[in-house]
Amino acid sequence: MTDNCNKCSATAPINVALIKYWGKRSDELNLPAGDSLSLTLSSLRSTVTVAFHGDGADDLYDVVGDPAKARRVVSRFRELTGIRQGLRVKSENNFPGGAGLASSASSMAALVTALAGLAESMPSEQQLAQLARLGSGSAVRSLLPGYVLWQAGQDLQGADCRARTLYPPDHLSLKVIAAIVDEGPKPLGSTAAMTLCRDTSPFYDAYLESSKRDLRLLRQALEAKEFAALAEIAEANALALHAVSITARPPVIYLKPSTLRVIETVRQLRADAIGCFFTIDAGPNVFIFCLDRDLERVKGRIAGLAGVRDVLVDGPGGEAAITQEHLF
Ligand code: 2P0
Repeated sequence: MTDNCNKCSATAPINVALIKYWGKRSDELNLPAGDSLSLTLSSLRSTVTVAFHGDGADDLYDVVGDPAKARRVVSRFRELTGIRQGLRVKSENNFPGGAGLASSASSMAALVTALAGLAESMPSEQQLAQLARLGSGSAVRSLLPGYVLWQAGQDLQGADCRARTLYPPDHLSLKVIAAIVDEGPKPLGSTAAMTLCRDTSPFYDAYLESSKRDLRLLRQALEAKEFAALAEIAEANALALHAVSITARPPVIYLKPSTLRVIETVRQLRADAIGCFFTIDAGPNVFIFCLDRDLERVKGRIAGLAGVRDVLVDGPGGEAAITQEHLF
């Protein structure tokens, strides 16, 4: 934080969950129903710039997607800091707008990091995480580097809902490929879909229960660097999220025929001793984790599949950071 800073830019990468956050124990405080574990990436990023523009002026939002999440964060930031000046908030992503990759986690992590740069005194890490969580739950994971565990906790106010890095980015030598099969909007956003699943899917409780076991086994596999076990558990957990979504009423079906082609190909490659596995968020696109040594083979096979529009390659990476501060 710098004295007299009136404009601040910050950047944060996207993160990809291996054990998914899918359901809330509090909608109001945005507290997750279960623990999740993710990998923060390196190059696929959001950048947010915040700037003061006059006492009492209305806030102006020029952001990717719906500004509601950013408004919620800014409103809480004002309560915490007492800042009254109007703010301009601008966000952008360095991946194609229509790539179909969710950017609310990276943009909310970048937003709170930039806002911290404007505050008179730096909010604590825990305050920043709480602020980010209000905008997007999974944003707390994009504030931290490497393999991040986000614990749901039990406190009604979320005092024990915390994230921490378990392993640094270089814990495993791997890359992450985003296979883009559909660039259009999702049938239903994550926030609404989580509520619908909790309220209507007969398999929601089973998902939360099996996720606890998945997390325990995945942490063991990660600790032991057992790639094959990691692959089995991460794929099963992602498919369980989709099983719950498909069985909501009305159903939420994110998977497309081309998603299934990518899944099938990844499983074939693994059967041929190529180190790779898939995971899928609330959308049709597929993230493929693969060993460094197998990157070109996996990328080549996936890029050649019918319906795959683009393949973006990234790797494990670091946390949100301020990139520029402008002074009076
Ligand atoms: C995850 N997702 O763990 C899961 C997997 C989507 C599928 O975290 O309601 O945008 O704003 O807290 O953070 C996306 O959820 O939802 C998400 P809100 P968010 O990555």
